[in-house]
Amino acid sequence: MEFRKVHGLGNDFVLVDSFRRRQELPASLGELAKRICHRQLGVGADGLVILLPSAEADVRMRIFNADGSEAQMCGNAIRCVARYLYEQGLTGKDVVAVETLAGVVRPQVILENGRFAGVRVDMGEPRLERSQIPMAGPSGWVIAEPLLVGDHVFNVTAVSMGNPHCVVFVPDAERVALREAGPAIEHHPAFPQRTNVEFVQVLNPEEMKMRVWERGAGATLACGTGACAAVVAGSLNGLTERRVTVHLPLGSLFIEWASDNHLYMTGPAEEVFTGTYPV
Ligand code: ZDP
Repeated sequence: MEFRKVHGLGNDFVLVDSFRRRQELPASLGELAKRICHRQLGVGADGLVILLPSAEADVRMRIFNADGSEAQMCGNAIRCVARYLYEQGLTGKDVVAVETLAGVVRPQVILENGRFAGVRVDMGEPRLERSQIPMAGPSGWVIAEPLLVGDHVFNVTAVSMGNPHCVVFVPDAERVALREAGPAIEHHPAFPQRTNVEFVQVLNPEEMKMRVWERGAGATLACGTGACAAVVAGSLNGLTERRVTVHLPLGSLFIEWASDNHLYMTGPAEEVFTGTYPV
């Protein structure tokens, strides 16, 4: 099986194109994800992305976390997919329609002087109703709500970008006990499908610093859907504007919650190497 190793700000993926030419894929893509994403025994990645033909869009994208679970949507990977499709001339369009489990998402390649300069993605509308996250409890939105996690109470804001996010505002993102609090919230019974967890330090109304613990992947260097969720939460809590630069360890994403209620995410995408993997 041919693959490409790609990343968005260090959030890295094994990308398998079974769209241009059908590739032999094993029956369980979740099992493949666990093997190929393993940092020591596989290629090593936060997730596996499979491109397939689509009946309703230009291409279909499936994303599996390193633990084998399938996610509905992913921001960093879809930028990598857009760059790949553009550079391979596979769609001849600069705005591509990508079918995902969270609906059709539309990335647009950005060129500067004819050269690839990034990708801007219409990530769709945030879903805020508790049952849409999903999160247990009475109907309504979850904004700065106390959540008891072990013997500590976190004030959480829950946002779905097709996948679940639990946003926690903190005074210093560097000092968060990410590897303790992250999994404790990911697996909290309030989240029946688990959740991604964003720890966010607001620097000013137009800038925030984020650290992320991802459902099914653990601590990652960046999360695109998470950055969108963090900006929605920042605005709903009156802490930020709707156009925010989200700073991550290896760079930043620009997020805009526009008047059409859609989130627009702009950021980089890189390809590192290609290879083959026995299936
Ligand atoms: O929802 C989930 O299970 C996520 N871990 C999926 C991956 C999200 C991603 N990191 C992103 O950038 O949105 C790819």
